[in-house]
Amino acid sequence: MRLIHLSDLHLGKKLYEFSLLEDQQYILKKIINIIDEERPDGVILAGDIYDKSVPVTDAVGLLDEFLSDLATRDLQVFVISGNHDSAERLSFGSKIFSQSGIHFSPSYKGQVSPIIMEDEHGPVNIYLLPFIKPTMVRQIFEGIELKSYTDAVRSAIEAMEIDESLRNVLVSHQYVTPGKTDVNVGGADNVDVDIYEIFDYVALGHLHNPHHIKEERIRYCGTPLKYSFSEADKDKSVTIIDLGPKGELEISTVPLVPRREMRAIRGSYEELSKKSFYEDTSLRDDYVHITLTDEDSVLDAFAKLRIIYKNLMHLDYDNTRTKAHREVDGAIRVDQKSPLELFAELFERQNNRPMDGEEEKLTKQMIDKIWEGDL
Ligand SMILES: [Mn+2]
Repeated sequence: MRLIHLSDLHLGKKLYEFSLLEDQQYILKKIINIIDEERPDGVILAGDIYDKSVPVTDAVGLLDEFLSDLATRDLQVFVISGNHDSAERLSFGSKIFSQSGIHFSPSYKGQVSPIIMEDEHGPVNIYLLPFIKPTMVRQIFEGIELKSYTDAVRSAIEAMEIDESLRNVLVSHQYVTPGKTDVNVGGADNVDVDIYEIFDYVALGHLHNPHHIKEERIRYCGTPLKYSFSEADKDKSVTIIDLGPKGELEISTVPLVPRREMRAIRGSYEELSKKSFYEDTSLRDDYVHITLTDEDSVLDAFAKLRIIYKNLMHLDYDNTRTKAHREVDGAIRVDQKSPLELFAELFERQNNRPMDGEEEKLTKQMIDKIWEGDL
């Protein structure tokens, strides 16, 4: 059985006030082409279908188009809601859709009945678990203490009463981290990967970089497009899973090439406005983030550079002044701090003391492990 795993479409997303709708429409067409070539039995959309819980109408139209395209093909579609989606809105009309082979997770009420697919090796149970938080499931699992996201998802999985002799696939949208963490991180939303081990494949959504957690079969497929300049150097892909008999699976990827690349460039105003810098590249068309290294601000730099770089999204400076400004006090912007710095601040506020060497080392290891993808 062949499945295609997608997630985090974030339809309707804007970046620096640029609508990415045309880019999204373009990449969904590419995905349809890949589907026609690879002929999967099922297509998984692992949450964050929309960027907003109340999506703009163009985004709704785009999903409609995509699902209609899929519905005309001989395959099943599995959709769950992510933290950006409204579970109720997304699952509107789900009973009618399921007759066309498009299955939405209903908003979570404590029960997940699998959708059963069949191939020459027998049945495959597909479990659709929408994004859940401890507060959402506390009323459901009365008498069980749910302190963390791990507890919440564990309870949800236990309630599924999985038949381990069969092949089971879970679709889930959570922030999954490797191994047990014994640091008490207040308010952390991470889910321990170990609770997913019962499944033959776990199609994850939420993190934007394609990667697996601990086991190959517990996997984030990543976004179909780059949604941040921090991803400028990362490649996007579609993940394909071939399930063999119980215990056997193969995973491969097909690269996705966007309509426009996203590039972060830096240099002086003079360098970046030289024809020789941009003329042999697609930079004039790409989505560009420029960091100017000039010591003095250039008058109207944004407007002027936008004449060259038509899709200039953002411009900032990196010079003696901005560096000094950053070092002075807490004036530094949150998104310019490293995760470790941010965590150290939180730790100090909660515990009234800074982290000691051992704690800092452990935190750094955890961050290194988990910070491959953007949240
Ligand atoms: Mn998410």
